[in-house]
Amino acid sequence: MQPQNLTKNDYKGSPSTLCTGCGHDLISTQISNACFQLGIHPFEVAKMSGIGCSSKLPAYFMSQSFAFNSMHGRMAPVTTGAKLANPQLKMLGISGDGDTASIGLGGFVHLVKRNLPMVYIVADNGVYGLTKGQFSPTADPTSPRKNGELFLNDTLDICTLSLELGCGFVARTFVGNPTQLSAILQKALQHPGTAVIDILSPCITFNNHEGSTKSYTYLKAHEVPMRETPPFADPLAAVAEIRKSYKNGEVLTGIFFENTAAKTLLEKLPGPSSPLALYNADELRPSPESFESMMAQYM
Ligand SMILES: Cc1ncc(C[n+]2csc(CCOP(=O)(O)OP(=O)(O)O)c2C)c(N)n1
Ligand code: SF4
Ligand SMILES: [Mg+2]
Repeated sequence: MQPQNLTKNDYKGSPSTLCTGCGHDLISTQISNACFQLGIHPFEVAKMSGIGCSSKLPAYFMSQSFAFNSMHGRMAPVTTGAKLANPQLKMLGISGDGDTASIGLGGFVHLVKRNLPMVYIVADNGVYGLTKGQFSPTADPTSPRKNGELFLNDTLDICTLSLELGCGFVARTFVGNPTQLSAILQKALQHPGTAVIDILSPCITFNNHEGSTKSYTYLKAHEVPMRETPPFADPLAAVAEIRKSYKNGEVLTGIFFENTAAKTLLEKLPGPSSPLALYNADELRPSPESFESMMAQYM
């Protein structure tokens, strides 16, 4: 159901400035399509990001939505604050594998544990694209850089980490599988709590060469979409299956786990349901009596 008088044009953004063929551009196209299909009004959405090529995506879709391009690795705490200040906004976070799994990992872990209502997208290319292709933690030890250098650590898997943290919606998809990407985005946009989607999105400039496990060619050849979604009733069974399939050289995709029953942060920490910006100063400021009574609790 589309919002009245809105057309697909209302879901467009500025022209992309990313490298031609960058996987990230396929993500912004699918997000605007999914929001249009679900009848989500651009004014309802806050597009949140950190820093990186991936974090530039909010500029390229839904120009009429709210947006905040924060600091590197700080999308999680900024989004938490924004959602508490305006619980009516639909939070759509777009981050990178470096932004989330390196500098932003602590914030990501706490956001997932709190079950903040939001869609959390990691546009995952295994490298820091914006700063010229250094390894990110989601790189594979078997996948050399263009100069032949190998990653010295084991990979950090955003999906198994999210499952172990108790996330209520965990999925992986690939920009080369637009049908699955679109279906997963639409499901995630309707999930009540944190929905984490690891989107494999090749960096055409720094990580698309032969031997890379994040290239279009490799991912097309090794992606194994699950037929049933979500197939696992137990998140740890999903973790085991993802690890087994990784060891076999497969890239398992689909919705690994879904649980809509877990309490969200807004249910655990009830606050005003209207945006703070709509309250006047008197309503926001505690009365002298309530302030004194609050202070008395700390005596
Ligand atoms: C505090 C801070 N540290 C480092 C940087 C430099 N920096 C900018 S983007 C980036 C990594 C981006 O990688 P990723 O999040 O994977 O996004 P991609 O460009 O690959 O989409 C880094 C290290 C920064 N901007 N700020
Ligand atoms: S450097 Fe890589 S991630 Fe950045 S815009 Fe170019 S292809 Fe995309
Ligand atoms: Mg990256």
